[in-house]
Amino acid sequence: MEELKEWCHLIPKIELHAHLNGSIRDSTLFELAKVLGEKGVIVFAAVEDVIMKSGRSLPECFQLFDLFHILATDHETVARIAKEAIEDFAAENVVYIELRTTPKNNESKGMTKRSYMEAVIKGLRAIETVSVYFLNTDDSTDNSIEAILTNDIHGAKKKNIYVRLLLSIDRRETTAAAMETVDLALELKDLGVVGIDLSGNPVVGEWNTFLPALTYAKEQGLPITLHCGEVPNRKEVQSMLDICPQRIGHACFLENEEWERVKSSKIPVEICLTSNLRTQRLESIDRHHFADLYKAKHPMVLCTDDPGLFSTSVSNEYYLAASTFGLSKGELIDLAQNAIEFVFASDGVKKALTDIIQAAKRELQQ
Ligand code: 6MZ
Repeated sequence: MEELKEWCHLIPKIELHAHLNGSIRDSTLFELAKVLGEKGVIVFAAVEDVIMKSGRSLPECFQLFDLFHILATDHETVARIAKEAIEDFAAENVVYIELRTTPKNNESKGMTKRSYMEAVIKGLRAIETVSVYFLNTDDSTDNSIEAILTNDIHGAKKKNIYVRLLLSIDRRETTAAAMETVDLALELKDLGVVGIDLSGNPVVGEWNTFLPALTYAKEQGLPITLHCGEVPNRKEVQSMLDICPQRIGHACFLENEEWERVKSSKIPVEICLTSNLRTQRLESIDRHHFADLYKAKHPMVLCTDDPGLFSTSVSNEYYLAASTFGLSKGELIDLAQNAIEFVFASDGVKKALTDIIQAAKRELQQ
């Protein structure tokens, strides 16, 4: 068991579904909450209880996100959360991540959606313990690839990670606000923004509100990924599939007919095992649709969703898949490698990632 855990840690991994504020470190969350408690903005004891609770319903998770938003309202804090999140993913041997976040306006702090994103990028630039390649120009023509290839998977050298950003449209937003997010994503393309996500409380908002912005993103060549079927809503799932998203996340409540469409169109699915279990999307982990998709060789990728919120890590998600569904070490590394095909970054980055995983395969399987 310990050996399998170690193997899951050592594999170079690709993370395609992680929300920035859901990736906040526990220690940072406590520290920030304490300060706000002392200032009388929140009641620290009440927060402590919510944070410590392990099995949360989906609505409870969204209560917690509201709290996160109160905590992370200034630029410095946003930059810190981004910096720490990437350091933590790199420590797990994640070599490529698409980190998603909802750009936020906060007038009282002088924060606009753009300045929020600038704070995220400032956080990436501030990382010193890990080599971070987040610009779209960091492709195979750059000698960064060489640095990444010399990465020692046993951790002796400084770790390397490619970071790309997805801008999330929150389901509470208006059409105009969603359009603003797509425009911002287009403006920030050179700073590593590679796509658009639709997320937020799945029982809030109407599909038609977001459709114009998502269609606009597609027309502008920005790939999109949608939180799809997180709660039963067949009509919405069908409308989502109608716009042919490049990927979908969760897909917990799809009927057979919709699964047929997903499978025949080979839409990659971002699988978040712990998140689905913790938010009570399924009775037990062995009933997860991972099993069926894996058997069907359907494109998918193992992800954390909110590693801070759910106390998980990408390595842990691989371990969970292996121990629940009986995957061998070789199958696990293949799963990591297959994910390269579904990233939104350039072919140069895909080639570099293939080289990294091939090199790790040789080293690990010696
Ligand atoms: C839907 C989720 C989510 O954007 O502030 N988010 N949306 N389903 C989920 N599964 C549990 N987990 C996170 O990160 C936090 C935000 O991501 C979305 C929610 O909108 C949440 O407020 P950012 O960085």
